[in-house]
Amino acid sequence: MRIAAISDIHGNLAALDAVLADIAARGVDLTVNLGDILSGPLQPAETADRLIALDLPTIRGNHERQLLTLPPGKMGASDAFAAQRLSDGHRAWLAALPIDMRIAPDVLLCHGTPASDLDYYLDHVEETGSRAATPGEIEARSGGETAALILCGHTHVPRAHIRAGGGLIVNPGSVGLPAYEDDRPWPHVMQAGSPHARYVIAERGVEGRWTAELIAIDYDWESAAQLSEERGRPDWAVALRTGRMG
Ligand SMILES: [Mn+2]
Repeated sequence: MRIAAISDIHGNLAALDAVLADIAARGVDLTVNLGDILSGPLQPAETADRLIALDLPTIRGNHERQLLTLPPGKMGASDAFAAQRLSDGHRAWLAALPIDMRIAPDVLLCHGTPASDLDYYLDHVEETGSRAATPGEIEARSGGETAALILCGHTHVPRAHIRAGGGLIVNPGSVGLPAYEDDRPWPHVMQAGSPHARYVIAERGVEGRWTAELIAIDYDWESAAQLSEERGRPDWAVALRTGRMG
């Protein structure tokens, strides 16, 4: 079984289309979407239209929850931009998305961790910034979940981790936004380090062990950066052009 996992598209339709074309060329049995789908200054409505038509197994991220539940005055700029452009049909699609999903008995999809759409799974934030999480931190966040393959997103940094029992946890990184900064629980930067669109292909090999190919592909990030500048988001433009926050 070959599964492509895409996550954190954030309304970047050009990056999404490049990733979907790459997946089609490589061939998989199933493509799944791990959430944070539309928020940002690019093309939220067009991205929703594309994905609704594809009908992929999809879970919601924290940004879908925020889009649907926060009053406009409490939203960040990325959620507010998307919220203004979504139709009732788009909102109904988001509202029906589950928090997590088991696509096979031993394959779990979650946005952050099995218990949270906001906590980081394979990364850790402390007062001095972000770093890779330790195996102990990862186990504490797993909450007893024993799926052989756990696909998570949210941090925009691609990582794969093998648990002591042999299970694989993979974060594909972000399709549409390779870097951002946040202040929860401490100010920190998350950055993939290059502007490529990212996703993962996980494959169950001999003896049932899952492997992961973390993939980074070219797309027209300059046009996406210019669009974000036109819409008053120079922070996005830097992230899209470089995969860094400056
Ligand atoms: Mn995200």
